[in-house]
Amino acid sequence: MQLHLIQKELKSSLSSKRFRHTEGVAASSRELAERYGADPDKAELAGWVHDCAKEKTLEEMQALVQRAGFFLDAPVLASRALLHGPAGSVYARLHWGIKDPEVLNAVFYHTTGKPDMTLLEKIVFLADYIEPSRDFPGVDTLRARAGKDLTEALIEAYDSTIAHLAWQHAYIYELTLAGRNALVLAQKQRS
Ligand code: DGI
Ligand code: FE
Ligand code: FE
Repeated sequence: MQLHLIQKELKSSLSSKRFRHTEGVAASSRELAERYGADPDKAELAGWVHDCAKEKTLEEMQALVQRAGFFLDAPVLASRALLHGPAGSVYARLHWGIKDPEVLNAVFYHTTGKPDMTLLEKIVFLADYIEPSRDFPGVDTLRARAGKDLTEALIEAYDSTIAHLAWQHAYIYELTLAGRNALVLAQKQRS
């Protein structure tokens, strides 16, 4: 499937706000890939499709991951916020024929993160936070950091989500905490 057809479908199916965010993630992913030496085309493609399932119902997301035979943790299966990455990776493969596992995994893990992410996974995870239409307290410092130190920026991104969820007394997925802690340990070993 050609990129312009994917873009056309996303433009007609997503809300205008979500489409603007998607364009931003595609551009920021490409930029980060150029900066850190990942494949810019793969990064941009993953950015374009990363939220393709975001506006689907929980039932639609569950049907997608079931079709793929994924075994997912119960809290992930029960949450649109946590399930749209895995569901999006299935949609991208079945509907658009995207087969590249690197791209599909970057979509799969873009919300939760995890320990030992590939460079491409890290880039899409971070681009999701820093794309131009994102506006939350601290986003400008995070953007500046993203251009300087990938690991530090990733830790800051994890911590902003984790702190936000903790303040709401919300459930925090173990893989997110583990992904954050692994980077903190790696960072300590570096200094
Ligand atoms: O899809 P986006 O809005 O662009 O961004 P995203 O894929 O990072 O989803 C963010 C939402 O997921 C945000 O509202 C926080 C929520 N979320 C809920 N539980 C968790 C979580 N995010 C992480 N990383 N870990 C969780 O346990
Ligand atoms: Fe998302
Ligand atoms: Fe997103």
